[in-house]
Amino acid sequence: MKGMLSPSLMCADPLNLQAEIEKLDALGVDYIHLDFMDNKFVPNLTLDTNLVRAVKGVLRNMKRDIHIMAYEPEQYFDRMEIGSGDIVSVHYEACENLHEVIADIRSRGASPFVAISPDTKPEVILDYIEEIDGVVVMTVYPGFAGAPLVDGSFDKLSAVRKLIDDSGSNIILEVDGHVSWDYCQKMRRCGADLFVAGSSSIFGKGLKLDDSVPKMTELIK
Ligand code: S6P
Ligand code: MG
Repeated sequence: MKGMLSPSLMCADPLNLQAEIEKLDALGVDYIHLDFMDNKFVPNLTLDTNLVRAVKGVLRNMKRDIHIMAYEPEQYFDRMEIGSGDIVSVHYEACENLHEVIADIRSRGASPFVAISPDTKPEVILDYIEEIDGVVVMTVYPGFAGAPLVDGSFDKLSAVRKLIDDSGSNIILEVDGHVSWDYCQKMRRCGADLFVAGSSSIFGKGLKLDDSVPKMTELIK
């Protein structure tokens, strides 16, 4: 699978979101990563459901990659208008009945992904692997941009890659957290397919998306 980019909107200029989204779309980016938080599962709030829904209206070719860091994520699906083309990631640690939540996402025509936080063992994905289209390995503790890479993240990515391959599945392996200029190629070698790019790469201080996006795309291809 080719390496794909998913720039994180919470790292974009908050006063120019539409222009930033349109720029990313025009640059041929595959996905726009939309972080939703409830201030309970993680100690922060970022994009709200109105914004996640509104983004849908300005996309031309990009698809939404919605990352829900919240308990009972299903309560937000209607307000986000999740549907065909969307990736919807829910956390293993946040769902009482993850099978039902996955089925709900699927029934709306979207692609269910399961996200695992740094302290969660890779093997937990095996119970869901037949029902999902991807796994998100969090390589920082979820909640904030600009967080440091958690020790052991490369080994964890390799372990998840192996579990996916050994199961004969071809689902997407997404990496989220400190996907930096320095680490992205190693993450690619560890088997990541989809890269969330934030403050440690394309949205770094002083960079222009016109320069940073093609550079990143080349590094992860
Ligand atoms: C973090 C969130 C992520 C961040 C991303 C930011 O809780 O899920 O998607 O937006 O990690 O990138 P960086 O390069 O600042 O870590
Ligand atoms: Mg995220």
